[in-house]
Amino acid sequence: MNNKMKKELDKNKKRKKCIITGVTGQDGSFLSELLLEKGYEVHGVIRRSSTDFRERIAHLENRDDFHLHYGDMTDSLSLVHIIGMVGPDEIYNLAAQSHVQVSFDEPEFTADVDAMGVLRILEAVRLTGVDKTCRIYQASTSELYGRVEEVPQSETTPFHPYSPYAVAKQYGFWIAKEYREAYDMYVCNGILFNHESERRGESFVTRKITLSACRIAQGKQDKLFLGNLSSFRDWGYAKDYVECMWLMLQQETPDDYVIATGEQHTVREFATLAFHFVGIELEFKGEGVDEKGYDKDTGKILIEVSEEFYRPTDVVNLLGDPSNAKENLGWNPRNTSFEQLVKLMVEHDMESIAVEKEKEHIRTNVVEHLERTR
Ligand code: NAP
Ligand code: F7E
Repeated sequence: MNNKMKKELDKNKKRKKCIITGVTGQDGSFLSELLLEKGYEVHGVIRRSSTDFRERIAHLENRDDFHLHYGDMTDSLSLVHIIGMVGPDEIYNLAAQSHVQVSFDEPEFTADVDAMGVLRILEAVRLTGVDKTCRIYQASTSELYGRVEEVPQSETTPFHPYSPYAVAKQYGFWIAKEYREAYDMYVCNGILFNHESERRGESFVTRKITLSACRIAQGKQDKLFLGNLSSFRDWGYAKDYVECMWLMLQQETPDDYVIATGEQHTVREFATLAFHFVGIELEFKGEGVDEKGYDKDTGKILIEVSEEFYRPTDVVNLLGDPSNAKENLGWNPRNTSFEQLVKLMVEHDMESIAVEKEKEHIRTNVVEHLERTR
């Protein structure tokens, strides 16, 4: 064996292995990039889908340190098989039915994935005998504070979950803590407040707003319909937040951490800033369902409230206290400001909508040409 081969072999022996469930999601894709940069061998769990194109991780799929395995949070055997085969040093459990509004429509599925799924991961780790060596990150959430009992919320604030999603996630939180205490396993709950990005799912309010603002600015949409405009969120940038997931698993002892910016804004403020970045100044008039967002220059109504987007119970006052993460993980909660976050999402969407527009223009020309030459 020559020196080069020996070095390669040593590198592979030392390379840490991790499993990421929810690898195709917003956080899964950013975390994969981060861990690959750090030299990890990354194993992602994917569900079978009728389309094979996984947009957020498509750029990673040809790497030899990035592997994908079919599995599902509702299928214990697949999880046992993957964990047994990989023998991971770290597991990041990000998979979830993560949409709060959808959890009212699919409460049983949400509980199966977001609550029982966590138990399945923990048991699979025990069954495969890696419970003393494998560190586990559980994607917990600020939604546990729900109908908030204090502002701001920290690790000591009592939980008051306020949706089927939050109730399921609360089970996930407690079962993770229970396995840490009962079996001395290294398990951490990251209580993450809302974090957004240019990869955020299109039905979450921030991305829905940035995409619509860009479409309206480019003449592709007339109006945007939203639900509760007065809801407060503590919004951060997803790329900053996945770093905390990794940091939590590098500490001497496992613990639970609040990850937030410590700053809150309403949905109305987010919309005003997003429209500002596309060159439209908004002004809001009216109250409740009658509130409307007007273009200050033209007087045109660009935003209306629709009760369709109201929730049976809504969480309206989230503000996190990230002091503990700041002190003990050495994490900077203000890495990306609120303004920078909205701007980067708008800049991304302006470009993607323009490309959509360009493609449509080419398609129209081709169709017209075919019709003329028929
Ligand atoms: P996301 O974009 O909605 O991604 C969810 C991921 O879970 C996707 O990869 C999805 O796969 C996968 N998944 C769903 N059901 C599954 C199942 N039955 N089996 C296997 N995989 C399944 O969510 P995210 O924003 O990245 O959030 C990551 C995690 O953090 C979630 O657990 C979420 O609840 C939690 N969280 C998010 C925030 C936030 O603000 N983003 C804040 C606090 C906590 P498909 O692509 O196949 O659908
Ligand atoms: O809603 C209000 C809505 O769906 C934010 C998930 O990642 O973060 C996320 O959950 C607020 C709510 O996120 C619309 O009523 C108004 O008050 O963007 P969202 P979420 O519910 O906070 C937590 C931390 C998670 O853990 C979840 O996984 O915005 N809102 N109008 C609207 N919301 C949506 N979706 N659409 C509207 O038209």
